[in-house]
Amino acid sequence: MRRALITSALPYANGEIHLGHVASTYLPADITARFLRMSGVEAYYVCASDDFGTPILIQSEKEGKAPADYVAHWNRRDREDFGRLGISFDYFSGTSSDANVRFVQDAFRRLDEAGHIYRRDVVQFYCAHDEKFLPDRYVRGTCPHCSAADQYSDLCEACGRIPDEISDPRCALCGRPPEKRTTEHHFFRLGGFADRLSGWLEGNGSLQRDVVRYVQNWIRSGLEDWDVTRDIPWGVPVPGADGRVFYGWFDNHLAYISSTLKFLEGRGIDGEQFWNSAEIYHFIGKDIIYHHYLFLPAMRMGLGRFKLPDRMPVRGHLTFQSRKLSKSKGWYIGLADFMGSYPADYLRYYLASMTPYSQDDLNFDWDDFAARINSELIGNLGNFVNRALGFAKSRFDGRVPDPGGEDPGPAGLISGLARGVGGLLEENHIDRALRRLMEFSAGFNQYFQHAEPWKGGPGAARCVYYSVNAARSLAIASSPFIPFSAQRIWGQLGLEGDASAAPWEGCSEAALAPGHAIGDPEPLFARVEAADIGRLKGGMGR
Ligand code: B3M
Ligand code: ZN
Repeated sequence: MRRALITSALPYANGEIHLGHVASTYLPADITARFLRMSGVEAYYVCASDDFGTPILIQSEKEGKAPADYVAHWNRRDREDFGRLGISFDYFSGTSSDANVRFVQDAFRRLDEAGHIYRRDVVQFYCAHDEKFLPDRYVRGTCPHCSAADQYSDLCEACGRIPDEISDPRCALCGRPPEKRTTEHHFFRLGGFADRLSGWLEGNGSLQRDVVRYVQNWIRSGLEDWDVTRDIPWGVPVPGADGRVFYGWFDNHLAYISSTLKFLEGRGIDGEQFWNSAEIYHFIGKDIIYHHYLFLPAMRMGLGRFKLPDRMPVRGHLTFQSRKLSKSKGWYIGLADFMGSYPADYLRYYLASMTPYSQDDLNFDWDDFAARINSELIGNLGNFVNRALGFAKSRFDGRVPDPGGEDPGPAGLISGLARGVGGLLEENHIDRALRRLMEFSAGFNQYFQHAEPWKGGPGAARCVYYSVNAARSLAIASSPFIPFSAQRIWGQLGLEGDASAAPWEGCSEAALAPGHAIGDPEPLFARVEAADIGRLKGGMGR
């Protein structure tokens, strides 16, 4: 039996999920997971909140909350938001869970014993007033590249560059200039994995070639060993190093594994065996390639235990109205806010329709959103389903009529659907798969138009027979993309249970036999109105 384990990049437990996250990772991974489950693959979709790191610690301190409470809040919020969007995680944990903490510490011991870790003194900023080491975000100063004042020492938000050494450094807590002190850190010998990483990148033909090419360039230009510890009180404690914790990027990707093991243990499945016999998918955005294509595989190689990824689809950023998202400028849309205005499936449809299998950036445009929902989702798919079912209801007493013979045209459309859409989904072409599905619907709209069943001629029964069956095919094949609407079509067809529980191949069968009683047809969607779009556009930015 085919098995698959799917993850998407872990959201920091530090603010709400926004549409950018959804487009690059959660939606493509969810569509894939849903499709694989329907295809009979034993597929699980696992995720967790990313709970550690200095930005989270600083923010929790600002809000006067214990970091554990702070991340628990966002973990809960994320689950709610994802649930409303129909993101079908089998398990959603957190990197601060006991299971992950134990797993990370164990992984560290094994890496250490195998000689992949060493200790070295590093010079760090230290605030004598706060009696703290000040890693990363704890130091602010002037960016040496663009001279912008009051920037983080590890990232200038004005120019986007990472300062080598910030000018005029200040403690982010008290504003005093810090001093420099020596402290011992642990390093992971990333450099020692260069050849193996390079071989793996070449050997895995399922990775995006352009991504592989520039990761190979990084390797060629030399990999630095990696400082994996921090002197802060929030993180996975480093065994045997008093008061020191792991850097968040050391532990977060290990949560892919620890969460999977924890979830499978609850189901009585041997997790390690499952992992090693499954196809491993990690969905990520393009800003975290370095971590996923170098740290992650190198650590797994060092552990020698958990299979390397088979696929790591990398996708681009989302812009809004062609401008870069910015939380501070109010130029972004929170997931919860969006779903206050429109159904989850509108968002899923729109984003899926433009999500390629590449790192190209996507642009969310309100007018384009309205046009696509109105003309494609409603004008094409919704309209077809409604016509087919409406006819069966009004002219054939709510039953599937007897076709009285085969028609190779519509029969061929139906029999080609599973492979047509499925083949593209297997290859991660989300946008093309959805387009293929919409072509099927458009094909049936045309067929219906030509057959003119309203004239009540001899072909009317055959047309309605095939059309109602095509509506069933649409319910099944659209289920990974727009699960809520698919389920409503399913109900209107008078079918029991869940559309998503139907086998994928079933979308290529005309399984509704003559005499089957359909349910009550109702319009599936409400139009997106120009006035509402105008208001939403006006509400962006501050
Ligand atoms: N928490 C989010 C990001 O950098 C980060 C991903 C971790 S995946 C192991 O986009
Ligand atoms: Zn200070």
